[in-house]
Amino acid sequence: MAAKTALITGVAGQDGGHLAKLLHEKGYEVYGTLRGQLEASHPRYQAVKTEMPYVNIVLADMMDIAALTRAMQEIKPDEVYNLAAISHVGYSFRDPILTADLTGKGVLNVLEAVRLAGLEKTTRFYQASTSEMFGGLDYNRPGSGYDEESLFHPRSPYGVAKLYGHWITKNYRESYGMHASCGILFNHEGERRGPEFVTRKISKAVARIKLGKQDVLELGNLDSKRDWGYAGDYVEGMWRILQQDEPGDYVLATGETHTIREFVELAFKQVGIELRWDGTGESETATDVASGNVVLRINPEFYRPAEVDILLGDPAKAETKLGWERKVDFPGLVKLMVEHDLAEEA
Ligand code: F7E
Repeated sequence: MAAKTALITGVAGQDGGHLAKLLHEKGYEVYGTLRGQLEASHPRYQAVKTEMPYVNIVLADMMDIAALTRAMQEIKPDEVYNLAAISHVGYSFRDPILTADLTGKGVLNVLEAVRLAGLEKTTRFYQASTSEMFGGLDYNRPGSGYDEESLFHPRSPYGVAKLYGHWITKNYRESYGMHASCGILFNHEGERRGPEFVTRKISKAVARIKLGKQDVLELGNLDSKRDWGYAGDYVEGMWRILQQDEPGDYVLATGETHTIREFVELAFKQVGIELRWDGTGESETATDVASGNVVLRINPEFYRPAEVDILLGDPAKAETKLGWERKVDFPGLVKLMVEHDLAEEA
């Protein structure tokens, strides 16, 4: 049987990299999109070429439906994984319109490209939906964890745009009989995470502080709680979702939630630094007990206009129907990230 072909939008992102590797290992012919204006000499293009030589790069902007349609016509992918988006929640408050265009309408552009290429009955489509659609408000069943039936109440332009992407995917499933599915993924992190996200910001800073290359880590809200898993485990779930006979929606999560503060404490502990917390609110600090140096302080610049206080997912459906399970637990994730950054920064 001929190898399956997959097209990943946003292949240069964290999940794109993990997924491209997984599909390559499974024998797929892998294509990945990069933004239209990224010439072959651009560092981002070069980085993908070097790190993932097995990826066939396609230059197609999420806003350019002609380029997306052309890509579908030429590649005729068996599977499309739509991962491209503005994915930083904090940034989405600064550029809500671009976020709506890319993270929201971009999904429609890819779905339409599949349809315009006449592939809606043959190509399977995965949409990267997110726990940010739930919004973490109290009335929303936080006790048992959010599942596929929970109410949505997004709290950021990012979450609102993702909700559009979620529903338009379901709409194409219902309207055109497309095998179009959504993975509602809770936070998934790792060594490929961008440094603008809190886990990587912490693991990098902890490594740099340990190595004497940085004095202080500045963070925003330490009390929000997240259901953090390892991105490498989650791309396996994406793939399993598209291997089902029927399309559907699945929560991928760990079923555990931890504060930012816990992540910070565990990351410093990993390099042998014990912390003492002093003060409250914007005046809170963390001091290295052994050296007496302040290693963390609050910078309100990193607060968000509206915060998602708690995210906790219930992955029962994915575990039962997909046979999916996460392999890396919370301490394992922190360890993996700090060890990676210690080696990278050394
Ligand atoms: O923030 C708090 C911040 O930016 C986590 C994306 O992949 O997961 C991610 O969204 C928490 C928030 O991720 C800083 O206020 C404190 O409560 O790492 P984050 P996120 O917003 O949860 C979801 C599932 C997605 O879909 C998104 O695409 O950490 N926090 N201090 C901070 N956050 C950042 N970034 N920087 C800080 O200094």
